[in-house]
Amino acid sequence: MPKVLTQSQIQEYQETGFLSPIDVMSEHEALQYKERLEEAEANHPEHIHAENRNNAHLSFVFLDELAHHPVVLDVVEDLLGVDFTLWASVLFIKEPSSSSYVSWHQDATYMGMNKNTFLTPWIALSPSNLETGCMSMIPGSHHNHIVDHEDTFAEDNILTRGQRVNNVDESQAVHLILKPGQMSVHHCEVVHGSQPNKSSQRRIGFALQSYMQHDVRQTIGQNQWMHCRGEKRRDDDLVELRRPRYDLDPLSMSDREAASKNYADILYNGAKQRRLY
Ligand SMILES: O=C(O)CCC(=O)C(=O)O
Repeated sequence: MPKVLTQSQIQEYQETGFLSPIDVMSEHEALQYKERLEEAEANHPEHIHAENRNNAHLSFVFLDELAHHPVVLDVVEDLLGVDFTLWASVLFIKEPSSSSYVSWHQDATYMGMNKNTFLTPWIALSPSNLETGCMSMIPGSHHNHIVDHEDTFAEDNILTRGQRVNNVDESQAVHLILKPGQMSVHHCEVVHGSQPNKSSQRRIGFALQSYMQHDVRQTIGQNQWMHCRGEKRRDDDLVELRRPRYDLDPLSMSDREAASKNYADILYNGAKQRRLY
């Protein structure tokens, strides 16, 4: 019996590779999270900025709260089952009137996992729409598994390698319009991307990338996870990521440093260049 999703939503996710919008919290609460983010950016810029955007949930309690938000975890449980962990997180922020974009890609391409069954909730802390540069998805594209990607390293492309799937039929794209406090969920093999932010406000998305079942394992890099729900993983080589007890907790910060290095080593494995994020 699913906890929060209906059977037809679960079927929709299986067929299209995404689900959106899902209400996580009120707009007012999302605004409070946005304020906490902007306070963290102002007070601790070295720990949270465009080039240090990965795994900030290991440094800041408000992001850890989002990663363990009961609605987020209930949705994940309905789609993955009771036992799962979180691999990493990314803050995807597009500044007002900026040229940053995300090319068509599939998340699993460079994540070095043995199995592509995982998914990413993306929580909007500001409006995400056609003007601010919301994510767009190609429905059903996850059924094709991983297709060829070209690494472009294009300057305004905020993906690590600027990786791009060519020849996407953009007329099929579904735009995921989210109010602050709503989220989408996407499958790791669905083709998706996003356009620049043409508005006068920031577009802030917090991607929990990704929640995974226990049989998903790293094939390159270290086997590092944060426990979220159900039975704990018991892999012999597991490095468990600890939750911050307070902002900038030295224990979880040291885990963040190791996890972010591991994450970059995996994502840039075999790449011709390496960027700072
Ligand atoms: O935030 C965006 O525009 C893209 C994010 C993305 O590609 C992802 O979460 O997988």
